[in-house]
Amino acid sequence: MALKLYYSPGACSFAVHVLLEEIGQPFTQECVSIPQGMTSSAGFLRINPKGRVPVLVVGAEVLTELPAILLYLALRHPEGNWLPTAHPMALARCAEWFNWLSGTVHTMAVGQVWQAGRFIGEPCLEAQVEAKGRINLTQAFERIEGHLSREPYAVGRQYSAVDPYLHGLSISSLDSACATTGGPARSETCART
Ligand SMILES: N[C@@H](CCC(=O)N[C@@H](CS)C(=O)NCC(=O)O)C(=O)O
Repeated sequence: MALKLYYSPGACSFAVHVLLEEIGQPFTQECVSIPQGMTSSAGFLRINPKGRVPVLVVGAEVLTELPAILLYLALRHPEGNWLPTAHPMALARCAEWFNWLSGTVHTMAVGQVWQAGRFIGEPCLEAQVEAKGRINLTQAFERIEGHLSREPYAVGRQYSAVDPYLHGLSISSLDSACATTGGPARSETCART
């Protein structure tokens, strides 16, 4: 089935690129540049009314939300062992990472830094939200760095669909948002993915 990825350079959609390249299945792609405001264009909102990348079109299905896309690709290609489906605890750990990365790190901390206006109605208070976001993001990256200094991958000793998400967060422009980025353990993981 034909696959098409909507992405923005330097955004979290890079994680889908990584997994698609590892899978090795051909796909088409279309750039929806966030800096150029293309995620808010009428054309893109018809595809994803939430106005976010990544979007993966699979035949007639339009799939949004990064964890859902990584999950779909990993399940569709079991030959790559990108999800530990035979091990309930390890699989639950993947869900644990997906929830935390998507909800706490990406939506909350990253959102506070880059889109403070989404969190507060008073423009004069946005700088405070952004400052708190930088603290939240720094703490999150420290947590990730600490984990990866003890373990080779996000979940146990096996590369999984969670690792491209970590890679995407690490290489993206989000890194410039906080002080403790690109630590040795995360850099090592990026080099492996
Ligand atoms: N919950 C969504 C969030 C995706 C998201 O926030 N994507 C950002 C890029 S990293 C985006 O498209 N931002 C566009 C905008 O804020 O206008 C997911 O997990 O896919």
